[in-house]
Amino acid sequence: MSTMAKKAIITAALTGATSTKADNPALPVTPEEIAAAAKEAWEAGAAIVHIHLRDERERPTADLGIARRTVGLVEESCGALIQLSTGVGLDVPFEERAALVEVRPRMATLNVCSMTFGSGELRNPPDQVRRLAERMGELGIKPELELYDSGHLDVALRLLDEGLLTEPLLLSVVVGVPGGAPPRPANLLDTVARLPTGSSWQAVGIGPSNLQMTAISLAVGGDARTGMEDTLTVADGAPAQSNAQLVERLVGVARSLEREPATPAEVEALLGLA
Ligand code: KMH
Ligand code: ZN
Repeated sequence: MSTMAKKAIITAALTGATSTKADNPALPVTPEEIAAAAKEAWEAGAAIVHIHLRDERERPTADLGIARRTVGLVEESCGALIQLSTGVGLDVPFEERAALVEVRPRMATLNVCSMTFGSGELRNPPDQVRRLAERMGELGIKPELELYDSGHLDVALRLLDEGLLTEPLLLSVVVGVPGGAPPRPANLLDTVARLPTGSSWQAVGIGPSNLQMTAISLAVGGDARTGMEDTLTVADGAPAQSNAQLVERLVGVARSLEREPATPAEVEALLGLA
């Protein structure tokens, strides 16, 4: 397959919105811990770090002061490209989440649909999603579209038709969120088969399927994300010791498939980042 030699874009999702140190004490939550975890993940081969912010009580936050401090420390600590989550956390209002793009990260997530998300709700009202997509375009921030089920792609494609997104699209095909598509290869591959030609996409496997779903993605020419946002355990069910451990494991899979991890500079070129 000609795609096999393509470099693999590895993303480390360091913290996420739902877990706490009570679930795994290695979870980075302070700006300093997040910056240290970013550096280790970058050294292990991640070109992108996907970042959620926490307040002093570990709660997800869209506080702009915490965002600026965290982004600044990550920039100082390593060369990874920063992707700020505008998903933030289920209890944070959309307007606060959207304001995070004013910190001007290189990339930010764009959640295009509302849905049941585990025991809570992820709320993304269509008009607010449109305004956020437009603002990202004005600021030159590359949106990464988060698709949790097959119909979410059609909503993303409508935004493209409306001129609110530009190609090539950058997408996460997420499987394993309770309320979204279950982690079955068919669910991943069905959405991937419908992506516009030239799109950049990665699999995000939530929970115990993390390794298998990301390995499938790398095997068929996609990119892959791992990290403590997506799984708190390694394959044998033991607690992950760090984000870097999960990145090392994924880089090992990529190299076995003859896909060398892309550097941040290569990702800038591949994605045409401003
Ligand atoms: N939490 C993941 C399932 C975001 O941060 O905006 C998806 C995600 C989205 O990472
Ligand atoms: Zn996230």
